[in-house]
Amino acid sequence: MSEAMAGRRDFIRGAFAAAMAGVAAPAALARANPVAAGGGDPNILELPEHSKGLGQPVATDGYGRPSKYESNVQRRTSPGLTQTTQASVSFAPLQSLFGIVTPSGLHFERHHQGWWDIDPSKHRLMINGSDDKMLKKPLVFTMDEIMRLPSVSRFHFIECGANTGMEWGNVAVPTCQYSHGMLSCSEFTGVPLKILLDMAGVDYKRGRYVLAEGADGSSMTRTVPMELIESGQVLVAYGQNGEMLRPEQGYPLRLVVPGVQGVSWVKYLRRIEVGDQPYGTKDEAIHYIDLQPGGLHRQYTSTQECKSVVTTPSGGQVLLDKGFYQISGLAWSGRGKVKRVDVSVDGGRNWKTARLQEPVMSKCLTRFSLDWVWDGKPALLQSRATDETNYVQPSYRQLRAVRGSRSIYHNNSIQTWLVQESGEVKNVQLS
Ligand SMILES: Nc1nc2c(c(=O)[nH]1)N[C@H]1C(S)=C(S)[C@@H](COP(=O)(O)O)O[C@H]1N2
Ligand SMILES: [Mo]
Repeated sequence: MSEAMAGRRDFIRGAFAAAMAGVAAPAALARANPVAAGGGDPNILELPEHSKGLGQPVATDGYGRPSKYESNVQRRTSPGLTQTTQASVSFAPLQSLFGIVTPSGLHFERHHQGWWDIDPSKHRLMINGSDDKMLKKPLVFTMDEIMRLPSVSRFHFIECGANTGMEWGNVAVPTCQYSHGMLSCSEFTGVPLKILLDMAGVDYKRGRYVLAEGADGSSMTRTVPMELIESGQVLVAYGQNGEMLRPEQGYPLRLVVPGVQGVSWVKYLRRIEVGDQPYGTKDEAIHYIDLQPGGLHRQYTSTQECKSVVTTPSGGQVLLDKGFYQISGLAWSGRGKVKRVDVSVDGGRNWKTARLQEPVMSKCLTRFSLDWVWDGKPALLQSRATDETNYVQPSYRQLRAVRGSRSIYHNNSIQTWLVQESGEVKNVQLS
């Protein structure tokens, strides 16, 4: 063996040892050791095949895919949750994601009647009034016409109003994918709806609401108040994370209603009607409303209140050893920016303020983190977010006092993960 080679091997062995001697690697994720040498003499590290041979050619299928070692990172459905696979939901794997953007292929899905891949050359968006004085000129846009108009790109979260709904009944689903995964965040590109309404000559004194309608079989319809549209925030979007929307997300056109529950983000958007009062359609009269303790319903609660969740360590993960971990999670508010996140490792007795990772954007996910040394004893991890309006995320006790215990929607309570002595992390509910 030449001197140079021996030196190189020592270097690799040294680097390997240094890497392993550092703080417990992201052991919470219980990943396979990616650098392990093959069998034989443990003191001799063979150069792996990928350091010696020729790699794969470029662009095998023209559209890149994740590593095969990441094949367990998937959207997942909850067996038994819905009776059909069309009127159903798949959850985003929040525990496996970094930063704030949800990769488009992992965006949660909620369809009331299945998804479609609609031909954009045939798709139309109509703008009309509820009577013939509501706007000057009804319009029908092709996709080409919409995509010529001035566009904006903005990062926003979308959360289904039913996210965390199962936890009302203390079901305690195993992972944060199932407890909080009806949540995703993308950079959306589109035209402010206000521009289209201006082109149609809307009478904004009378036209105080719009009805948005989808082109799928569910005829999804939702009322959106005009103030939101006048603020320029509501987009008629065709872009998601730099490319066209995915079919599951409403290709070729969807409404983006920042801060408002997912159901209002009408997919396959085909029509906007301007009217002078809320429409009270089936999707808003009986769905996505809140049961109150006395049996009454609270309607039109569409803004997603401030909420957060620790995604690592979280339910289903395993801490392999005592020592250093970074507690990390997501916080968001439908009312604006997240101002602060506090984290507790003792079930809410003591709190420490977490770091917020830049950028912190309005009506967008914010990544937070806190350094933690696990002493090997049981720990109760919680996060509590505060938004720029000073609204503080409630405990289950506080939320149930106003909403009872049989609600379905809009559960923004503080989540608790129990780290057991074995290192296994479990979903528990503290009142
Ligand atoms: N046309 C149409 N739009 C729709 C729906 C639908 O079934 N059809 N589902 C709504 C609901 S309830 C939610 S939570 C979001 C989900 O969006 P996503 O599938 O892109 O995550 O879309 C909303 N828009
Ligand atoms: Mo939803």
